Amino acid sequence: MELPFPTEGEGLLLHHWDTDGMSSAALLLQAMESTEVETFTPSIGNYLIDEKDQKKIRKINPDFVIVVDMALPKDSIDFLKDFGSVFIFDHHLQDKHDVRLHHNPVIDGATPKEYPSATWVMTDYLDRKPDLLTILGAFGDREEKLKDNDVAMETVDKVLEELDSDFEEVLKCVELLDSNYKIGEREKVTRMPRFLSGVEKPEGILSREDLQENKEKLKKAIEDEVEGSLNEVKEDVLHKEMDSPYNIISTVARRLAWAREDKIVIASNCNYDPDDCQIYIRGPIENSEAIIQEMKDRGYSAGGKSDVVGMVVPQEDKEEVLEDLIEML
Ligand SMILES: [Mn+2]
Repeated sequence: MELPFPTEGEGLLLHHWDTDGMSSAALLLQAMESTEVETFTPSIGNYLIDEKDQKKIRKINPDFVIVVDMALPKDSIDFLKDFGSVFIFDHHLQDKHDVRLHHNPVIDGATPKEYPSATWVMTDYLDRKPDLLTILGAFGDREEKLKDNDVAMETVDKVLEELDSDFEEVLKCVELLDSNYKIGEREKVTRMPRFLSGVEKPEGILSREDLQENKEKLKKAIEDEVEGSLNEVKEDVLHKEMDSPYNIISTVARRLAWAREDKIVIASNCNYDPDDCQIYIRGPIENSEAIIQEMKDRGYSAGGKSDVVGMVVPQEDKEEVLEDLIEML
């Protein structure tokens, strides 16, 4: 098919750091064989382009930019537009951006059920037969919940049969691929789309020893955190002070909260990033929207859903934020 991208010059392919983002980028790389493309992921955990990343992108100085599987805010998009045409492919609910192409069936009225991942959007857009990369993205974003999506599962089952694979095996691939960002290996994340664009079968991913090593390290780190001490800071509210160099706070908070259904768990970790602390809340939160808004009003990166809130705050603000959060819960 005819691609809308310039055929001259170098493109920047900015993708999310998770399995869906890396696999979507891989699908694009396969389709853009003859174009020069540099893959890039923002600083892990940052759903925007901060000053450090702006510097890096200025250095690359691309002629056009493709964004996949990331709902960037307007000022980040405006920054990218200064280099040339911007193309966005995504499946997250977001505002429509004024760019050369913003292809997102979900904001155009399709349901998340029809497009469970950015790889689904890409496969459809490129008019390709669904393959391992297509289903990898959906497995990454939905995990076990993908089984509840009967529409997507029809395609998934067909691809699994062709691959002579099964649900568990593809989930294992996702675990290995996502180990890169959890360990914090950003360089490896940006190299992964190139690697994935040459992978046809799960074995290609499962056989990577470096990823298996990541997985073991993470497993041990998560267990250590989950088994360590937990403080009751208020009735039904528990605080977990973590000390991990890895991006495992969401997994740790989820494990702790799921084991104590009626409690709210706040986890904090100031060891993953040199300047910032990650804070994560899991459990029956009644006012998650108000909390997210308050933290955004304070200028922090914050997001979440009804039962989960995540944010990143400067280390010097951590104690105050924790105190305020405990009061708000
Ligand atoms: Mn996605």
